[in-house]
Amino acid sequence: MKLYGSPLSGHTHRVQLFLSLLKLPFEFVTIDMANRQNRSAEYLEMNAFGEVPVLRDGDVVLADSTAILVYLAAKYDAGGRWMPRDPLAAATVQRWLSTASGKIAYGPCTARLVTVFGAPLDQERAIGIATRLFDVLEQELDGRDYLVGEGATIADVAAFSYIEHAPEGGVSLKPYPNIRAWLAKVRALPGFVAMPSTKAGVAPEEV
Ligand SMILES: N[C@@H](CCC(=O)N[C@@H](CS)C(=O)NCC(=O)O)C(=O)O
Repeated sequence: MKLYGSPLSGHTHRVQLFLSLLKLPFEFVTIDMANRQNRSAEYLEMNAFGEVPVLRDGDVVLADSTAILVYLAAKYDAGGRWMPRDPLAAATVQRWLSTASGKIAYGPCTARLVTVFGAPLDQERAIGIATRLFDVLEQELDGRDYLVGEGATIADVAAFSYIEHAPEGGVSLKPYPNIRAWLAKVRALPGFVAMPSTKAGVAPEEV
């Protein structure tokens, strides 16, 4: 398998993390975003949206991080641990995948795009979205180890990267003990791999 992505992209990291948790061997192919390699004709053939990540698995070429998590769980997680089939649990996993592609992307991910990559986006608005999201998540994690059911699922994998790195976008995790405890549980999963930290945007008390 080949994972095309960027080491500082949380969308890429969630796939890298899941491949590692599943103990699946893969080659990481770095796409040079700064030089717009993701807009090259060759790359656009794999993903017409010009975004990372893309997974190549034999003849399968698949874009979109949460779609890739679903694919990997359906194909390689024989026990169904990471993507439960129970109707309510499956729907709740989907709720968090949608949140990963919505509020997480427009909140903590966008705030970090401004501080880490200098993107000309509205950081204040992104911090507002992140704060409302984290207020809800903090309550939902009260008394729970993971987002859905008793064990880790692809919901946790999809949500983890940008929430862990939210301080880089100027969103403190200090007010959220349940979220911090949940992040620690994901970090303790066998096979966990970290996304590299940058100090951009991180308040001194958060370092
Ligand atoms: N929905 C996509 C979003 C991926 C995404 O936004 N990737 C960013 C990097 S983190 C990207 O490639 N941006 C480049 C661009 O839009 O030109 C996914 O989940 O994979």
